[in-house]
Amino acid sequence: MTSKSFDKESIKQSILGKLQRYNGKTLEEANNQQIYNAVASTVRDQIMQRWVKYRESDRDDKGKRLYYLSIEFLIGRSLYNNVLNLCATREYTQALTELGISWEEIIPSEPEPGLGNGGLGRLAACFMDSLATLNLPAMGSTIRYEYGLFRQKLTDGQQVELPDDWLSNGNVWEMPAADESVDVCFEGNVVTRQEGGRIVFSVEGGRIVEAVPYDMPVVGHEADTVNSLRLWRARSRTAMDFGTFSSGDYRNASIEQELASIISKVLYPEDNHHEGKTLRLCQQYFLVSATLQYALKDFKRRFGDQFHLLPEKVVFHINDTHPALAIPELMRLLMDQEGLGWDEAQQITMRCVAYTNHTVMQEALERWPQELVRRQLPRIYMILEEMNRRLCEMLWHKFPGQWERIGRMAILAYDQVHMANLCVAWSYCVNGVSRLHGDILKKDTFHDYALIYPQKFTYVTNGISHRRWLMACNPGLAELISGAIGTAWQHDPSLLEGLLPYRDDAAFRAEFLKVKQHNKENFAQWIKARQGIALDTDTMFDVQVKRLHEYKRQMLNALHIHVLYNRIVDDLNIDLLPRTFVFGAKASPGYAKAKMIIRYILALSRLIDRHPRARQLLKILFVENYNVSAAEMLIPAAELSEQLSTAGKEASGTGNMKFMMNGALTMGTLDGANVEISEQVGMDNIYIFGMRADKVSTLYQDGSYSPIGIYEQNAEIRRALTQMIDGTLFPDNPALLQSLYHDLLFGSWGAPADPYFVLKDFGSYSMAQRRVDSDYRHNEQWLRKAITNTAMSGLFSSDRSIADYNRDIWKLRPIGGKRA
Ligand code: 26Q
Repeated sequence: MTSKSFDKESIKQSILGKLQRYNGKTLEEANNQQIYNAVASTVRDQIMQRWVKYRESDRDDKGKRLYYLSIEFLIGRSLYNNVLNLCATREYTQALTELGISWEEIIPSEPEPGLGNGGLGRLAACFMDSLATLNLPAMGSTIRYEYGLFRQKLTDGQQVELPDDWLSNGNVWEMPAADESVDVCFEGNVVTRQEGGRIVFSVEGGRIVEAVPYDMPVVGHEADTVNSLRLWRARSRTAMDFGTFSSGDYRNASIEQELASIISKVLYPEDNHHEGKTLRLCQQYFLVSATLQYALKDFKRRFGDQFHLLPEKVVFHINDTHPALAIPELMRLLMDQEGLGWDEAQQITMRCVAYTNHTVMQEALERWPQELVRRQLPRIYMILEEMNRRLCEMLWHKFPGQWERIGRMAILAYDQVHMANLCVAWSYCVNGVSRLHGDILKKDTFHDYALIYPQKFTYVTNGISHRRWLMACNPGLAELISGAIGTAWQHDPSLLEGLLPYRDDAAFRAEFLKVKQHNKENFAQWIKARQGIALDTDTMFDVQVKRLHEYKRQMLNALHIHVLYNRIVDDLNIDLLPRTFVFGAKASPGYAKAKMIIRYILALSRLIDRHPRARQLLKILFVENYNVSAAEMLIPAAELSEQLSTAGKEASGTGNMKFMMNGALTMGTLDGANVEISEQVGMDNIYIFGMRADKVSTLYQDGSYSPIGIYEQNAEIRRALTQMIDGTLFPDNPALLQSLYHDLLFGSWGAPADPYFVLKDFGSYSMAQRRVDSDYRHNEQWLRKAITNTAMSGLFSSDRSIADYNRDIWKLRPIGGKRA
């Protein structure tokens, strides 16, 4: 552990000095943005020292390195987390206090890098935190999108998207490394020539885009390791090709520049949905080619051209199929650049790449038109063809005559490139992200492959950084825990179990409640300032925050609230627990149905607010622009966590873990990691409802489900659904939600009615909510359950996930021989 090079006084001096030098201001004259910059660059200076030192010691290290490739890294704000991981919160807090500054004043000045859509991107960020903390040598690699995920405004009862210009004030945490830039080639023609008896391939006339790395340090908690998150930015290599320009070919002279300028322009806002956009394919190849070129250069610096050592020294982890072109790209580099033959390149490549699957939903599985790949990446396409030829030849021996099966397993089939098949066939390991998901991959999604490579498949249950999602975002709870069981849980979160006996301690329960109450008030204040909405903090906070998707069933929650509303309207004496229902969700801009669900929720919210009795008992808050920072405010304040996905559809979920860790109880289906959460806490401390995954899958396959029967039998559902379209919600435009209504009852475009079984699971959900209602009134019982959830959440630390990955998949040696 590096000795601390900071004390309160030098921190203060540094902050004041920076304000003077950068802004020519005194503290009194400076605004929050300027103070933020001064504080952040003080922290950065300290990280830089360690970073330089770490990289120096790492440069000639002969150990294995991990490259974690992900098209998304949803890192959230860095300032407070970096201070926490430097173990300097006490010194910084004191210094700031003495300067008359609070964290709350400056933290919001840091723009949030929205370089991801949701779970997959956030998981990658938590993993970076744990890798550094466990002293494992790793580089995260992604694209430096100029615009992250859109900013969401709620206007006139619907979502409006605004650009997320997160770099407009610069990024304190990044360091450009222009000297490590590489060229990435698109299009062009493959040419062959003979060289010393072998055929050599190259591409001529392609478009070259320069990839410039920007590195962000990733500091481990109380660790010497400072890994890098590398963000690649696309730049045109030459401002203008003057040769082409002077020959009069103005259009072609600027084409290269055009492609370069848009590749790293914007993050695609699609989550669990695949659309075959050319630019997206270019982004994927850009990321992969830049990263692999760098990785091979680094390998050669360490080991020269002993490429047979590559699988011992390097592992490429591909986060879903988005970076799958890493596989043919590695083949290309080994053959075309390093001169290896196919067989040798294949043997090496197959031992260097591991793949995590994050979804079983058909519409999210990536398939690219062959023509598109051939045009954009001709040499890569050629390699894919040969890979496919060899694969199918092998499959033909295993499954003679079984054309259909071979078609399902092929990389190229029906004019498409099947990225998941590419990954499964060529990775040495394929993992799911929860136990249930891992089982579904083997039994279902990749069943054919599991028959021939059973040992390739495994699962690693996701996790979250307990540093960001407990210590940083819920300091009150962290302090209460440490007061009870000491601080060792911060290094080993499984020790949170030591809280279990404190369930019986009335004083501890009272303190636990006090922390929750404080967090609720804190959140209420924050939302009042942002959205002008007042919340009653004496009501239960019931929260569903995640991307908007039909399978996540925000609709089920909304429909239930709608039914409660009608019960209140009908029954003057109703005895109902007052609740604040919080939603937060971005809908992909092109996902019409998801946007309509937002309109439904917002309309319900207005309906309730207008009713004098309903508004005493119910309140719907839709948090605008839900992102990592909003989650950090909201999750510590939550009491009920809604995890309602149709069983079998949510690969894992990670929000569920964050809520649990912060003492919220889960209302959930037996899906993804909810299954493991329920095992951890026991059935008395969770609300499980709805069909199981196997039942869902049979019901879907035999096509026997019809929601009409439920509609006819259940008057409450019938009434709520009718009100969706009779003018109750939209007096000026009653038909607005017509398609939502219609799809639930009758289906559309050949899709079955209610494909995610909202009506089917409604009864069971409603019953479970009644149990919540009654349990919450028994205050002390509820607190016992809440404490149990925090106590049993240690398993879901990403430190455990990373230790699992390392033990089963990567086999990296911790630097300095510590931890992991
Ligand atoms: C693919 C092709 C083209 C355009 C977009 C995409 C795309 C982008 C993002 C496909 C999927 C995603 C994101 C998926 C995701 O976040 N999945 C979630 O991953 C979490 C971490 O493992 C799980 O906990 C969630 O269950 C899973 O839904």
